[in-house]
Amino acid sequence: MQTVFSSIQLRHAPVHEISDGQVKAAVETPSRAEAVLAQIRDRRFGSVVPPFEFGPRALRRVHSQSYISFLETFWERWTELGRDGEAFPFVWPIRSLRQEPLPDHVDGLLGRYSMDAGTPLGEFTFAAAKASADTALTAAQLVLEQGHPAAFGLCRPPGHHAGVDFYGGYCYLNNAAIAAQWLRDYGASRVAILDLDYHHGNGTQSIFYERSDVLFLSIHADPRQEYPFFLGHADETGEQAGTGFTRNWPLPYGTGWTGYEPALEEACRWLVVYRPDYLVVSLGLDCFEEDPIGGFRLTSEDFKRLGARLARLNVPTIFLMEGGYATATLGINCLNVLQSFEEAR
Ligand code: OKP
Ligand code: ZN
Repeated sequence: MQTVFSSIQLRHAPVHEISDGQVKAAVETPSRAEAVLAQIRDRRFGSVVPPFEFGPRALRRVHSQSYISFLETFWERWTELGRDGEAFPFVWPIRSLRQEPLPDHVDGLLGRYSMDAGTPLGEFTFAAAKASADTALTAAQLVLEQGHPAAFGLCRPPGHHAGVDFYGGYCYLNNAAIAAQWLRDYGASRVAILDLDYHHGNGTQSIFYERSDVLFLSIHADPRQEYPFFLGHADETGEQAGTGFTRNWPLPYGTGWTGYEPALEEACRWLVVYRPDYLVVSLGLDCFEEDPIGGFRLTSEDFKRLGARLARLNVPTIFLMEGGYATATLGINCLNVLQSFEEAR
């Protein structure tokens, strides 16, 4: 299987994040991608190719123009105030406040276009997020246009928390949604997204919530106990034309393979019934037992079981990396999924 990756993605190098009431060292770091690359090389898994540069249209199919422009022009607005470090929002237009007019001040815009205070925006964030989206699109292209049975987009920064017009959860552009929409635009009738990250993919779900042409399935920590807290419950099953085309399996803190596998089996049954032309896997690896921010207990061996199970679906598959923060083991777990997938095909 080929891996797509661009070194531009490494230029987004957050220093801090805000969590647990503290300013802490960022966990979503360039070393995550380097750990996966090292493992690809050690195992001689396959070639690593750079992404093609896609034009603005592919992003615009998912994100609003005003949001994209904000990300693109952010650093200029930030530095013209004499600020030079990474930015965090601190005020949001919640329920009783007004959504319009948009503020002129960058501090107001940060709140308007974000969902949390824990996600830094820096000088190279947009460039890296764009390269990450190009990586996802190129992986989709390998499968759609070049007939590869599978491809791996080593996306970073991740994407699944980003919505039409907001960033958050270390995500800025929704790589999986952009790839799925591109597949729809260039040939696929039905695309399924299986989100296996420990955290619910609220951005992806919200983007496709009213559509039947993109099935969204997610297995994740129960939002009653875990970030992103405000989406991902079992009763969210889609609306309008999308009714029945979203499914969530919220699982309790401490879930191991015995609790995880039945949910995965159910998700696989939905995939068989839906018969997607392509499967996009939002491959978070933070369900790992040693993940510093995740509370599940999957082992490195379980990730092999996961990959082998997905292979049995026999659907052209685009793997896109999302979270996973146990950097020392991240490459092993990621390659356990990908290699077992390939061996079981
Ligand atoms: C991004 B992805 C830890 C707070 C962490 C943000 C989590 C973002 C996860 N005390 N908050 O889905 O892996
Ligand atoms: Zn996650």
